[in-house]
Amino acid sequence: MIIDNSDLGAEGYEMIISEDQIVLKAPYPAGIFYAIQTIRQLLPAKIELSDEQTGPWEIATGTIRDYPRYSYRGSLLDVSRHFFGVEDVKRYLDFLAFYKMNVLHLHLTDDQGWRIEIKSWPNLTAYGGSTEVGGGEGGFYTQEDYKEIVEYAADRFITIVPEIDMPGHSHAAMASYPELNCDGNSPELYTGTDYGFSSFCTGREITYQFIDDVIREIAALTPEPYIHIGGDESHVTQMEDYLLFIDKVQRIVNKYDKQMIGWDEIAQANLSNTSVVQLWNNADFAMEAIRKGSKIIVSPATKTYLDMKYDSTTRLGLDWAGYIEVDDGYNWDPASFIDGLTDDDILGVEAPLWSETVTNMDEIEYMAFPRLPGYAEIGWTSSELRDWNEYKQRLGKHAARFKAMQIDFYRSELVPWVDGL
Ligand code: TNX
Repeated sequence: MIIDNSDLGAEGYEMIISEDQIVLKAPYPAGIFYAIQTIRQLLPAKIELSDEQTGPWEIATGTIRDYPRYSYRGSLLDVSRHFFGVEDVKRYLDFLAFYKMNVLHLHLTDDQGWRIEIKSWPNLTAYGGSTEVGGGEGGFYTQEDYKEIVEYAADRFITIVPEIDMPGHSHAAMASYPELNCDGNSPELYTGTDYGFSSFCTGREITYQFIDDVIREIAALTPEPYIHIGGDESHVTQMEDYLLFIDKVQRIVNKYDKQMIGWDEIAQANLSNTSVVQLWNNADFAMEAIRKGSKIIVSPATKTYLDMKYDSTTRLGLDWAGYIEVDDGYNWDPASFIDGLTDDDILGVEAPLWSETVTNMDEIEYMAFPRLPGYAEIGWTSSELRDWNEYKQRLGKHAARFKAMQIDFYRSELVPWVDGL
């Protein structure tokens, strides 16, 4: 049943389990959806198998009142460095939903590929989407594909946050349209893994016409409030040009009734207080953003990057932010990550999966699992209720679920895995 006078917030629920029935109550539909995810986790792991299973199954009686700490609980999938098709994205969305996460941030453009159809600039995908890291064939989402992803996500109470990275990380667009380059010449496509070498021509009027068209089309595909404009690692953009550029792009995003999100470097610019800053690398920028009235998404590379190796033996991934074992990923708190930060400043938590080294769904799963449920719990549960020694016991029991769901995962030696269905 749906109830309205309650302190459960937009996503909370109450579940009363008695001898012969379960009653679910929530002020809003999302709460009912999360209650059902909880029931899935209370039932035996074999319910996740793809063929029909027979009961009866028992659940302990009792009452659960449950609601999230943060309203933004996300993961990022980098579909630019390597492209992942609609079916892979849907599978990833299923994982997020199972753990009550509610944002999928899609990193749609970067130096190596432009992955979202823009009807007014068709060469972005026709040419700019035609390869990826290592020289594979790449790919892109048509607007119809993208709508399908947005709908599939919405059915699971997940918001898609689209990212168009600029002014840096923009080589694929510049290779597709000569007029986006200061010298009027397009470079070749790029399939390596360097960064920090590209920048839109911030002084040209056409650059802003282009961005206006892109943001207009993306906004029309985006029912939710946020558009992410990147803004990271623009190492070849002069600082004064960068600041003006972010200011202009913010106006364009706001003009289409959207709120801007950007990586922490954008805190140096003139931010509107509706803009959100994503902390990934620089705590000073995060604090500057808070002084300017912005909220923060907490995604420190050293704690939340799903593309970091677990340890020196991990065959995939990078290690520039260090190794992130399963306990390292869990054992920290967003609000005490930086001195002076409080929960009021924090919109939520996001765990990014960059794909320089990740090429297919099995590899996505191996890097995301078993760390992803830990980030879900950091986003949902207050820090006083979290303890690694207790968490690892609960996580261990998810081995059976991972197997039933055919999720390829890293069997960390720190976790007491229990496999039986
Ligand atoms: C840094 S996070 C980046 C990404 C890379 C990632 C690899 C951020 C804003 N920039 O472009 O893919 O590191 O770990």
